[in-house]
Amino acid sequence: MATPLERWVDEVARHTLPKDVSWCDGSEAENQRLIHEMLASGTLHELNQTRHPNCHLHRSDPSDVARTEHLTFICSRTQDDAGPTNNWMDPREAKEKVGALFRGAMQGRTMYVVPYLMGPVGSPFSKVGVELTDSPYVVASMRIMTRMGAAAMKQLGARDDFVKGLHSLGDLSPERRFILHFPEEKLIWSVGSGYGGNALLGKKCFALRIASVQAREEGWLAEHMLIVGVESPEGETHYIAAAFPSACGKTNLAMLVPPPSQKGWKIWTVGDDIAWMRPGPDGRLWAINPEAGFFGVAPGTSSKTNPNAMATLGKNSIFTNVAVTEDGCPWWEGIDGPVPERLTDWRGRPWQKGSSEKAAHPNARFTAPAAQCPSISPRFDDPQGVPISALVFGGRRARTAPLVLQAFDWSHGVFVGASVASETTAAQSGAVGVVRRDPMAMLPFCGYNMADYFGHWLAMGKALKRPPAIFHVNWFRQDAEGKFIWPGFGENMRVLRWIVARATGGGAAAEAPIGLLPAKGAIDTSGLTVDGRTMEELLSVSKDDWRREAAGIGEFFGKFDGRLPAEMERQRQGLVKRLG
Ligand code: OXD
Ligand code: MN
Repeated sequence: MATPLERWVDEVARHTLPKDVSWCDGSEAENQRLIHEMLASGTLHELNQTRHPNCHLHRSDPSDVARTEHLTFICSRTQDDAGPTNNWMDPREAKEKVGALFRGAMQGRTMYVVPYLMGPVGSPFSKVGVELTDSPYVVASMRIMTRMGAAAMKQLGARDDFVKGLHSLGDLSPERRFILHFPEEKLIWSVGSGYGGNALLGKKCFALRIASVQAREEGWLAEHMLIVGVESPEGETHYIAAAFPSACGKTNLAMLVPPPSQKGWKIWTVGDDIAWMRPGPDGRLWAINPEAGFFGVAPGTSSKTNPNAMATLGKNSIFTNVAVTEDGCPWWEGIDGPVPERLTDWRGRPWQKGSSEKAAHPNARFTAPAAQCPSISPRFDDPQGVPISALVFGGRRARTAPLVLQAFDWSHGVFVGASVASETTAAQSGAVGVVRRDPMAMLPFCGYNMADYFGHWLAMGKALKRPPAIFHVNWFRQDAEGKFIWPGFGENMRVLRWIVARATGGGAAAEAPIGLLPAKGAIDTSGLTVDGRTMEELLSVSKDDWRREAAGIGEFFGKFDGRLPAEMERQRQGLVKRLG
């Protein structure tokens, strides 16, 4: 008797017509065979194997270089279930329209069956996904990003509780590119893209969009959060999970190296992008990182900004759309050392120093095994996960948001998370300083109506006897001249220390209308050039700015009509009242 998986593979093969079907076991031999085939076909290019052992370069189609949110849909039965922040397509229409694009789409190609586990092997919180794909680059990337192959098959057995993901490169045309999620069926369909979050279906599609729906059904949280352990000089470790919109330094924070002034403090990396968190029998919130690798943005990464990332990506990594030096090493803007005179750019064209074009694509990526990270937590593979003491939200705000604040309680914390916003920077086209709401940094990743998502967060607080404390940080405060006034990077350790102190019953705080702020002197500034006045500015709260903020939040909440939990508007009114 065929298993549910075998039946599905058969059905898809009859529709997509691949030349053959290859079941992946995740072994090293299989990986090397795929790499050799990709080198021969030009899908991969060899890099300097002495300096970067087992590292390879992939150049994507120039029209396929990032996640495409406008082509990403939630295909729930009703549009209301997807909510006003998601694109929605009727599931029947989606099956018809995009099913036609899959018809015969794999002709002449191999269809790979990629079973993968999201979460540590043997964890009761891990979940199985299977991706059917005609891209060997996706297979090799999934092998880095997940526990792929035999371990997943073992966990699955003959059961049918796995998330189905069907992926085809199609013809790579943006006109025929769709990333569809069927939350009721726990099914993903992606066609027309070979890139990152569009094609590595375990990441954003499963571990956030589909998992957020499963989490609501099953009573847990699937979040766009990094997880770190903060170890004190006394050897006590507390875990923090933190959500930030893109371009806020999430990977850097996940791998933070404390500066010499923070002697004895250590940061342990559990995850850099996604956290699955559930209430434990002890009433605390426990988190696993469902991923096994990092899919990090390369430009800007250097030994200065993120030495742990640089060490992680030194071997066994795939680079996508980076430039290459004359001696075959990956290169990007912001990497260590002087800019070389000549490079090959991300499209494979000759590039000369001084060119007006970037050599690496701004969204060039490294795909690297998490286990290679020097700061990887000894509990990275712990089947039980780690207990979370503090949840942190953050955004990029030139003004308004102080360096750090603590929410009064869980419900206020949910309101703080729902109000997360980030400002556009000068690096982006369009107006600078435009505030974009990105609740819990989940705007592009929540698989259902965000009003219900806020309701689920509120309910989770009730399910936790010992809920984590909730905080908001802003590393990006500027002075009147537009200069950043907080040094950021490793110095953020000082803020994490206050957060851990507060979460564990210590640390001094003063009450403000927007939350609890560090009391004067509660954040260690020894050895910093940040003086008392700057610290005051970093923690200042302008009532006018916050009245505008409350109005902006109200406008955002207005999108949800009658579906928003009353508690959210009650929290907003509370803020308005405290502002006077
Ligand atoms: C990512 C993202 O790639 O959030 O992690 O876009
Ligand atoms: Mn992310």
